[in-house]
Amino acid sequence: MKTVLITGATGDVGTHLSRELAGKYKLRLSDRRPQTPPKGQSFVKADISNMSDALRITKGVDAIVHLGGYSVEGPWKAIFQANIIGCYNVFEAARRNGVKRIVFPTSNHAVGFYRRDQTIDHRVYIKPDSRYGVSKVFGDTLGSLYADKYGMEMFMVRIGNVHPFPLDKRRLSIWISPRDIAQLVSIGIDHPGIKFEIVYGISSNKRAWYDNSNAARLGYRPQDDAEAHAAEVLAREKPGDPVAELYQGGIFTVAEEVPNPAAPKGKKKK
Ligand code: 15L
Repeated sequence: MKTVLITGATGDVGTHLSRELAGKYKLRLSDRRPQTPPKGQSFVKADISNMSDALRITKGVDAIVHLGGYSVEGPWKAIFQANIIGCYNVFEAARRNGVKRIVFPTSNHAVGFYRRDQTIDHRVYIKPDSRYGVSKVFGDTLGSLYADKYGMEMFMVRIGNVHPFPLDKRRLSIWISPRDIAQLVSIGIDHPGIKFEIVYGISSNKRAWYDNSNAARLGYRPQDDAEAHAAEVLAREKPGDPVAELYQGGIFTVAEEVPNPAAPKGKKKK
């Protein structure tokens, strides 16, 4: 059984993935926030903005699912620390520890300034919609460098929104169910011969804005479709910002800073 490190394991996506992948891999969960791991899994507290922590957690694993980071639009300082320095540390620590395979959940916000009347595939030029989107593009390009220069195997998943059900009209296009993201991440861990691939992390949504044929080529067969929830979602939808509604990235395209609900609460530094 492969040993797989999941960084950012206590976040929403990490929690879904560690539940869905339990039993399939030997999971080493890691986060800044302490957690009591589910039975049969191990937990290592670490801050990936420190290289020494990144080296410690990546030692001896077969693959890494690097979820750790700042997960919404927010202050540049926080994004820089978590998603630029943290991402560099994890990829570089993996290289130094001889771990070849990394699954990097990047984001729909790397291409969020494409319009909703466009269908895009994995080959389009990037169009980040936020500082957060730019930080995800950084991870994509660092992955590309490490694949070409060091022969590492990089699987980039441009995730829409992972949730048990689609939350609003926009998410009817980009939603991915927990079991579908688990299937896609497993392809990223196990598919032989990966060099550098970009796929979209969405279910088989009728209203998708993405041509996800690259994921299908690699064997992805999503089981869910957001359309099953459409009537309910649309009935409760309220009109949003008209500019944000033009673009796939939604509110991130107009937001200056969106507070991260997952950020530790405390006194603001003066
Ligand atoms: C993301 O990339 C975020 O990590 C997540 O919190 C959601 O905002 C999601 O995109 C989305 O666009 O719904």
